[in-house]
Amino acid sequence: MGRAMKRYLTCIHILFSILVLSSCGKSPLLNHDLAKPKGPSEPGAPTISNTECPWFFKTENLCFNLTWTVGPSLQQDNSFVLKFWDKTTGKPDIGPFKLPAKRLEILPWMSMGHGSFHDVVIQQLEIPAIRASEVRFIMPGQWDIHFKLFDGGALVDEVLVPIKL
Ligand SMILES: [Cu+2]
Repeated sequence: MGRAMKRYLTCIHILFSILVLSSCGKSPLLNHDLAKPKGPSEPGAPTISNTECPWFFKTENLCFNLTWTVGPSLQQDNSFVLKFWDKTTGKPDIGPFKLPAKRLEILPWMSMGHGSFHDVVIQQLEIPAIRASEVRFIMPGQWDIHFKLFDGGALVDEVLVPIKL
């Protein structure tokens, strides 16, 4: 499919979503389960996550967990904190915590092929940890938060954290 066609379809898709969202005040799409979004570890979720190493960058032998500090929900700026530890020598909650050696990018992406048209803000905390803020989900449905590690310009590792809104 050509780029123009893709862009056209994305526009149609978003227009349709806006219509669905605005046409009925009590839309089931909006009201259902928004207060308690489904986490990745729920039964039936496509990705396996465990408490010892919820998410894993294999190129750095690095586990990480994700704790929402705002949200997640639609139509607001959500944020979360990431803590990383070595899979062999570290433990969740105890650490020692460290940061990925490579450059991290965070991209919320919808299953049907578009993002949020807004960059996630990444901030390094002293713990050490990373705070991601201005995380936006512009419509209900299945999203993946892509965590990408770059070595120079090359993508070398990627973890997808699914989230349904
Ligand atoms: Cu969409």
